[in-house]
Amino acid sequence: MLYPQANAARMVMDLSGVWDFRLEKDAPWQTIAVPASYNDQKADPAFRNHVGPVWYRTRLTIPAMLAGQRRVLRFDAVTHHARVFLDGALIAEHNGGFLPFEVDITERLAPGASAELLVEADNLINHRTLPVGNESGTMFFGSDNPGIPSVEAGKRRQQEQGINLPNFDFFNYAGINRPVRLCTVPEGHITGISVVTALDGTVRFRVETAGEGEVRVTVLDAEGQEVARGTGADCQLRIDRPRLWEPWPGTPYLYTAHVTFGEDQYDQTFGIRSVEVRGTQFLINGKPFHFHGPCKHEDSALHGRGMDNCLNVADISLFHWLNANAFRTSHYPYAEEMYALCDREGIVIIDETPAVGIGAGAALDPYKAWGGELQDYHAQVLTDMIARDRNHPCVVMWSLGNEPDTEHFPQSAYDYWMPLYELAHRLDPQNRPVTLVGCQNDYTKDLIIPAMDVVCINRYYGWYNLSGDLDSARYALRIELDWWEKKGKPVILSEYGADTINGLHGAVAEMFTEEFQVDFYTAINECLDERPWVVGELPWNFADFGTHQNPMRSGGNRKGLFTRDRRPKLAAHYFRRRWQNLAKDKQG
Ligand code: GCB
Repeated sequence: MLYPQANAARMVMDLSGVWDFRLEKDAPWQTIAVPASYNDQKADPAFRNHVGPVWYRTRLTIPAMLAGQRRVLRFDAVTHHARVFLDGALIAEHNGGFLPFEVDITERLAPGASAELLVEADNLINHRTLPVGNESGTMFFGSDNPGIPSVEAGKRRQQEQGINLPNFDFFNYAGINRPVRLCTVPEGHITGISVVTALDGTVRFRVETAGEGEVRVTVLDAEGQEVARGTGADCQLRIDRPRLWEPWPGTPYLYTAHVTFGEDQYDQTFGIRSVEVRGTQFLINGKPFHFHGPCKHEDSALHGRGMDNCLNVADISLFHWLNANAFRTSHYPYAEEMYALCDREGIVIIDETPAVGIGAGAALDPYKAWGGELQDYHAQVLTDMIARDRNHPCVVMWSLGNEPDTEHFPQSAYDYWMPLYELAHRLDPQNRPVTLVGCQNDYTKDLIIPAMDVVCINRYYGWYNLSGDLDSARYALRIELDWWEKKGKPVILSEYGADTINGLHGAVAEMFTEEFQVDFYTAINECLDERPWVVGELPWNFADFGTHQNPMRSGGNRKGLFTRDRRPKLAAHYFRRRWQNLAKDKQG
C-alpha cells in the first residue's frame, strides 16, 4: 500500500485534531486528540485501564473541488481491531493495530456532502491476536500464588470483570495511534510500486495500476537531475555511476523515481544498496556491517504510542549522539514516517511483526492450541508489513517476531515459524535476510532460532539470572557463545539490559544504580568483542517506557539508556564513547 502523497495529481487531507470520544456506547461524548493513544489523555483510571471497544467520532466533509477524483480514507494504525462507520453504515473492518488499511468512499459520499465518521477501536488481546494477550487473567510477571483459595477466588473475580493482561512487557496503548487521512487519486491510478536495485546501477521497477494507461518512470538524483528513464509496468533502468545508500557514518544517498500513469503520478524514494548474509558476516554493499544501537519502542508520556514526528526526529538525533547505526522495531511495525526518516538519516532497521508473546509461559503446546488460525493471521500481517516497507533502503532484515516459546515444543515451533520464514523470502522482492528473535532459553533444544539467516538472541545474564553477579554472567555467556560459534551463523545480541533508576548511584555498583548499568554493559560487551561473528549489539532499551503495573516494574520498564523524557543515564554516555569508533573498528 502506497504512503499518502500530495502532488499535482493527488491530494491528502489530514483529519488529525480533537475528535469526540467515548468509552461506553451510551456515555456522553468527551474530547480526545487524534492521533494518539487514548489511555493517558485523561487523569482517569477508566481510560488507562479500559478493555474492549471505544468510539471516536468526527464530521467528514468532502470538498466540492474533489469531484472527479477517487476518494479514499486511510487509517495508518487503529489498535487493535477497527470498525469504521459512515453515517451509521459499516464501511471497513481491520484486524491488527500496527499496519494501515484504507477504504474507498467515492460512491458513498459525494463532493460537497458531509457525514458522521465513527471509528470503533477495540484493544482486546488474546491468543488469536498479535501481540498475544491472556484472557485468563494470568500475569506475565510476578507470582499468582496458585493454589491459595482466596487468591484463586480473586482471580475468578478478575475474569468475571473482564481482565485482559498482555503476554508482553509494554503498555497496551490503544486507539487511533496514527494519522487518519482522506486521500485522492485519479480514476486510473498507481496502486503499488516495488523497487529492486543492484550495485551496478541497475534498477527494476514493478508498478501496479488500476485502469488504462502507460507507466513511465523518470529517475532523479538527490539534486533533482534526471539520471534515467523508462516505460512499462515492469521496467528496468540503468543509472550511470550510481551513488550508493550507505548506513551512517556513510552517506545515505537517495534517488527519486517519478512514476506517471495516465493522469496519476507518484514519487517513490529509493536507495541503491545490497544486503546479504555470507558465512558469519552481514554485508551491506558487499562490506561487513556491525549493528549497534538500542532497541526502541514507540512510547512517550501522554501520547502513549501516538505517532509523533517531533519525537521521532529527536530520537534519531539521539541515535547520532550515541554514534548508533541501527535499531529493531521492537515489537511491532512502526509508523511509516520513522522509516522515511531513517532512509534519510542512514539508520538501519530490523523490521519486526507484532508477534510477541506467542506461547510464553504456556503449559500446553501453544502452537497446537492456537497455531492454525494464528499462523494464517500472522502470515497476513507479515505480507502487509513487507508490502508496506519493502522499498525502504533502511530496512535490511525482517524479524518474524519476538520471544515465542521455542524450547518446550521445539518441533511445533519449527513447524509454525519455518513457513513464515519461507513466506518472507518469497514475498520480499529484495529478498532480505529473515530472523526470529529468541528468548533466553535452553538453546540446545531450540530448532528454529538456529535455522534463521541471522541468529538474534535476547539474553539477560547478570540481570534476570545470575542477578548482580557480573563475573558469573560473563562466564555463562561465554559458554553459550561458544555453542553458537559452532553453528557458523552471524549472531546479534538483540536485547540485553538492566533496569536503572536515573539518579540512583552507588560507590559500590549494585543492581538498579546507574553505575551497575555501565558495569553490566561493560562486562557483556567484553564477551562480544572477543567474537568477530557477533555482528550486532542492541541494548534494551533506548529509553524507559510504559508497561502495565506489576511487581517487576516501577513506573514502567527502566532499562532505558535514556529516561522516558530522553535524558541520558550514565550508560548512554558509556555507549556514546564505545560506539564512537566501533563502525570503523568492527567494519574496517
Ligand atoms: C525481553 C522482552 C522485552 C522486555 C525485556 C525486559 O526479553 O523481549 O519486551 O521488555 O525482556 O526488560 O524484561
